[in-house]
Amino acid sequence: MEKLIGRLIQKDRIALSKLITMVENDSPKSLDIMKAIYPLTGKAYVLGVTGPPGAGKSTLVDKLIRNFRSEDYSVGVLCVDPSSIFSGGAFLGDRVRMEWAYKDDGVYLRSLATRGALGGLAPRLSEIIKLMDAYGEEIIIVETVGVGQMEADIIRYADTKIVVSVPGLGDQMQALKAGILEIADVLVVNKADLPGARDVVDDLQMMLYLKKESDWTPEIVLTEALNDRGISDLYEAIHRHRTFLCQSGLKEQQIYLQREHACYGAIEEGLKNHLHKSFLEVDEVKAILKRVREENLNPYHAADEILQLLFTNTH
Ligand SMILES: Nc1nc2c(ncn2[C@@H]2O[C@H](COP(=O)(O)OP(=O)(O)OP(=O)(O)O)[C@@H](O)[C@H]2O)c(=O)[nH]1
Ligand SMILES: [Mg+2]
Repeated sequence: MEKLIGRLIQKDRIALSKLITMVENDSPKSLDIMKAIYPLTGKAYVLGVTGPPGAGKSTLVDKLIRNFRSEDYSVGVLCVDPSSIFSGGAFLGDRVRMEWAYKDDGVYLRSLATRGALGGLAPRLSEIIKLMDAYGEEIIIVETVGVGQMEADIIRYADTKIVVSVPGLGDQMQALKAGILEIADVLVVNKADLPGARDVVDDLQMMLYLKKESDWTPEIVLTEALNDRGISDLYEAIHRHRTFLCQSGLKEQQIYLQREHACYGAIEEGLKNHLHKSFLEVDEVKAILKRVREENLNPYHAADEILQLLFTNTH
């Protein structure tokens, strides 16, 4: 592990990929990896891009990467694909589309599957972002499909959150709007070449009108990702939001929260590990569990008893 981290610092991509896989798979070394790389983090700017399937997110991301690269930023892209455990198809499509990016040393692309057999858990995104940050990516873009709670959770880690909508969403638009209110900093209406794009803008504008007053009003940007139109407007909107975050002090607050969050997460992990160990080691716990299994001792009462035992043991 030390060797891999040494190589990560030397900007070795294979080391980055290996460390991401270890953290993604909840390797027992994850916490040690995080301890070691933490001092190298805190420099990257994170963009989150979410929206319904097929909205053109990857096409937009592709164009954004080109803009960032033209200014010489190094860019890391994480594609969170809840369906990739089943098909992986979307990412393969992106691979073909973004072939140029695979050949560019300044771009690192990676897809992440959601954890859990049925894809129920968000990936270890904050840790993986930190790894890319430690590696030296200046811009990290996270693409995730959908507009549900999990997607909101996923792009919670982003500094600037971009929600993409398109004309013709019908009922999905309502769900999208509910999600948007919570998270969007920039609203993109993509596929502006299709009929109905203006209606979507009006709809979003109305929604923002009803939104409660806040320091930042999400900007609405019309794009045609496919035809490379509106991308510079989007690029500028992102920069304006970034400037706002820094100048308003919100960026600093986000950093404070993320630090605390990382600590909570590590405590939770530590407690879980500790519990598992205790389960195997403490005879009284084993005895209670045996009664739960074989004598149908009320498992909820038993849990109380076990917790009491474990915590009195640790003090
Ligand atoms: N007409 C039109 N089509 C577009 C535009 N942008 C993207 N598309 C097309 O929309 C389709 C989906 O684009 P993607 O970029 O893969 O969309 P996505 O949101 O990343 O899709 P998933 O990751 O599968 O959810 C592709 O066929 C694109 O060529 C646009 O501005 N106008
Ligand atoms: Mg995509």
